[in-house]
Amino acid sequence: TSDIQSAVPSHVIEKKDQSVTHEEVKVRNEQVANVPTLAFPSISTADFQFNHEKASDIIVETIEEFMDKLGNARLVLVDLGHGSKILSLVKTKAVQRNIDSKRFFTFVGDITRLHSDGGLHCNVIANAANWRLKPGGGGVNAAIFKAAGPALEAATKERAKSLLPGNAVVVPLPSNSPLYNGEGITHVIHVLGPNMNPHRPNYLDNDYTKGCKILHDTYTSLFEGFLSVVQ
Ligand code: AR6
Repeated sequence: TSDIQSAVPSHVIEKKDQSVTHEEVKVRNEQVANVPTLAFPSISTADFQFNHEKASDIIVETIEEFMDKLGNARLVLVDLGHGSKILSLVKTKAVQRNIDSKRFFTFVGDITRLHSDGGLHCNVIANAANWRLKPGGGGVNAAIFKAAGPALEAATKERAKSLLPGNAVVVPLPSNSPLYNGEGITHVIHVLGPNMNPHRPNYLDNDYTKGCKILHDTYTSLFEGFLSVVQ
């Protein structure tokens, strides 16, 4: 709602002589709500234990590479708390590199409740998935599968059975999913990032040459998947 309020100031509605009809106001509101927006968590930096400094460099670099292709679409990096280290690192680096803050910004909130709790409209969200594309396991994966209900699990199975590190799979969310109805999310993009946690599959044993390349591939696949949905 904050987007809508700032886009249509109240004086626009009140000025009768400027002949802005209520219908036009409605259309403008819908235009703001329809700005294609991808909300994504920081991939691999929690359960998968990827270095935050390196991850923040890769996030900002990859966003920079996509800026020219975005059109009016927006990218939003999300994390749960105001103390998020990765959010503050990325924020600082995005400013240093003069990244357009209308097209990329950070946001604090639960990725499954961005519209209802935070007033942020997002039509696509990314999931830091596991290689089996299964619900549970904690983190953002557990939260997204729980909020989306069984419809997401079924729709995911139709698209892919598993995922290799660095890859993404775009899943259209069925309209009976609570995430579709309640939050306005039409697609979930599952991505699998590089893993630096010895207790998880595809452990990279601190090989950051490989890890950085895979993380870059992961964000590239994610942003390409998003563009394929909105273009
Ligand atoms: N909303 C927004 N951000 C969140 C939420 C949420 N509800 N929950 C967590 N985050 P992680 P990974 C942030 O561990 O490191 C899973 O179990 C979190 O603070 O979810 O890629 C999968 O099944 C962090 O910044 O993903 C995989 O096995 C970011 O999301 C494995 O963990 C990613 O944290 C993937 O590990």
